Amino acid sequence: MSSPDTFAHVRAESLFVDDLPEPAGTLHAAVFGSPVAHGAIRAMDVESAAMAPGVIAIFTARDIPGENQLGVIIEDEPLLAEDEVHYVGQPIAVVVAESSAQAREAVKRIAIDIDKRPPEFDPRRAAARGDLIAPARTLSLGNVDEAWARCATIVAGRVDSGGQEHLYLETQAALAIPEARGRMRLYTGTQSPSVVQRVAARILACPMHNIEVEVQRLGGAFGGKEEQATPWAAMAALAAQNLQRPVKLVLLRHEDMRMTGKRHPYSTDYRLGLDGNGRFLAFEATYYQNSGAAADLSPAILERSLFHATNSYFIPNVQITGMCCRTNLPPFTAFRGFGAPQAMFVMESAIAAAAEILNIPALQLQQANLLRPGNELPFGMRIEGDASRRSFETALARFDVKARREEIARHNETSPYLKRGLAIMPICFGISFTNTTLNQAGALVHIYFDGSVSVSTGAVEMGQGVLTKLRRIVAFALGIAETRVRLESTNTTRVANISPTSASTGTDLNGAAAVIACRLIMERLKTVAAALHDTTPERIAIREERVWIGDTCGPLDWHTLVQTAYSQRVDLSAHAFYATPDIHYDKKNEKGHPFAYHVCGTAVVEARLDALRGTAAIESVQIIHDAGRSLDLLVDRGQVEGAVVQGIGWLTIEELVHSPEGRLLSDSLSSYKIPDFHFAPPRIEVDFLEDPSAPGAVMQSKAIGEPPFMYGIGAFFAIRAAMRSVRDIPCDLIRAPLTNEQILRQLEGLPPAE
Ligand code: LUZ
Ligand code: MOS
Repeated sequence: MSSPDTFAHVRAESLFVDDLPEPAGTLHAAVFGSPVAHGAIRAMDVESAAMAPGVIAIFTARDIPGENQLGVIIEDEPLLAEDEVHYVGQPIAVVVAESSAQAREAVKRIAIDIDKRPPEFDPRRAAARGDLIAPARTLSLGNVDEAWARCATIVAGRVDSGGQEHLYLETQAALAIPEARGRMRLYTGTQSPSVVQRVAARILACPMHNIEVEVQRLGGAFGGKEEQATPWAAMAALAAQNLQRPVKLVLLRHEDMRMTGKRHPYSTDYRLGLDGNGRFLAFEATYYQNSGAAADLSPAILERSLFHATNSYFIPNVQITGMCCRTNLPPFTAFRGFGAPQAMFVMESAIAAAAEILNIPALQLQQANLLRPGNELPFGMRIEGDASRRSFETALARFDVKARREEIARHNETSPYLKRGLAIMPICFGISFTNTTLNQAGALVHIYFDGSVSVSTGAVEMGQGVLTKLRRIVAFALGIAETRVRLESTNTTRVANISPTSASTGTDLNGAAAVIACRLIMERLKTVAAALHDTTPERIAIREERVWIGDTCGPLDWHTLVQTAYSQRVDLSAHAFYATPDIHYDKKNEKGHPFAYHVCGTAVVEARLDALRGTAAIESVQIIHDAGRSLDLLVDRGQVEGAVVQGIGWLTIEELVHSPEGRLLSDSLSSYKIPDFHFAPPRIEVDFLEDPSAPGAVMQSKAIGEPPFMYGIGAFFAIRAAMRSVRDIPCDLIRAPLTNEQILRQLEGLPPAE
């Protein structure tokens, strides 16, 4: 069953923020951003802008009644710059006019005088100067110093990965509507309604109950609206509050690309030691995360990198250090995978380097070191289940890896320019917010007296199908048809203190809360039914919209039962709360059990390379993925396919290009390549692991959003394998994205260019 949104989407009937009917008198805002990457503001002249046609008002930091502060993890980011600017595009002023075109015209008339300071764009140089956003963190297991002496082989090198633009279809947008008695209603496209509510209240100096955040659906997010939908909503609220008129702020695509943060680029030094049998003995890494100009979510993202440093492998001796390095770029932010892809790319690069040096297939090293039940990870958590190994073995067998490797080797020997390459990519991704506090959710369920059901949770629908899954969960919990269940918009007045819909936890957390709410109502309904049938509530069940007494289907249907309960003055509404049990983390000792479970799987990726032109394409991706007991196979398949394509895009074609002054040059779809429908591999095969490993989440399902992104890493190594059939490629510096230009350079014997 597809979601109600599916039909509305294909008929272009779904409304996004910019499509909402505008209340009479709505004004439009545009943002003036810093023209330079670093400097002190000497003076700003807004007079000419204020005189421009249609302009109503211009707001700067001075107009903020509350705290000029966006930061949630660290309070280091003003909504509007005051004395200093730290990246090109940093918001300084908000212009409000009768139309958005007039507002944008006026923005061009703002003149600013900035005393420029030297900008820093390189995370390693920032770290060398000690410019870190938070103290460095180190995780360790065993004793690396002692282990190195026992290693038969040690490989070391540097691995760089680039940023990634989210390119959600709907750009950042907000509509703020002032209402009576100080209330402000905010329509916005955010993954984090309560963060918007909290920050807007802080900016406006009002209690949170004055701010109502309403989210119907997002046109994609991918992490880009976990933290960075907030400023635009806060700016619209600031203007609306001041003018007491509705204000809408919708970014144009190039504004969105220039002003908002992206996936963090990382630069990493590593060392991997192996014994004579190819067993990993020791791993050391130092991650330099390019965090941009403010903290945003960077410390949490770095933490997830550290938790995924060893991917699907057991390494008994590990020492890894990560640093959030401050640079003069827009604050980098959450993006599907949240730091794990960057770290897992390093691990796979280290394995590739070791395999290349030992002249053995990488899959041999991967296979020899896969996680087994009971293995300890560097942060103290032990692995349950054997999905890593089972998915790996199943993939090798089902996708005929041995025979294909031989066939590819034969092909490459006889084909001078058209080469093929194969890579295996296992993944193991921890599910739960690494910040334990965030692993909570509320749900509000109403049953109306006609038997129809209304469900509100904190989950935000962004195309991932969370409402489809929640509807199924609720229908199952109540024993009724899905058509009776309506999932409401996400609204901070119905569910409070909402955690972001992110970390792949939307269904796990909100689904669990919804189940508890349904159970509360079910207990009451069973008591009513039991009295009617002269039995005990324990013997009553509701299935297929009928009341069952033991194994007998009774005369009562759902509708009658609900009406009877209502007439007996029984509460047909429930609010419930869920907090993931048994998770904890001790940051001082860097040990704990931060994840409810891991999601594992294995991909087999095949690439084709035209060595003359330097062009590569991914022919096929074949996957064995542990989705638990899927709540919706179609939704899960869609998530896997989309994630894989997005992951391949990150490592092969998506390239952020900045001018030497720190201005984003790749700010449109003509200069930034994204993986579109035509780019997608012609063959993506997704098989779900039979007999999924426990534990799972709601109804033994598993989180699906992020883990499959990292299958895309296999594309890099499949192309690299094809390149290596042309010539040796040095492994001391491995750099993504592997664009056509980089392929050609390396086939010419040059190192990858910065
Ligand atoms: N957001 C967050 C996330 O705040 N904490 C996390 O651990 C996380 N993981 C993945 C994606 N978003
Ligand atoms: Mo996210 S990267 O908002 O799950």
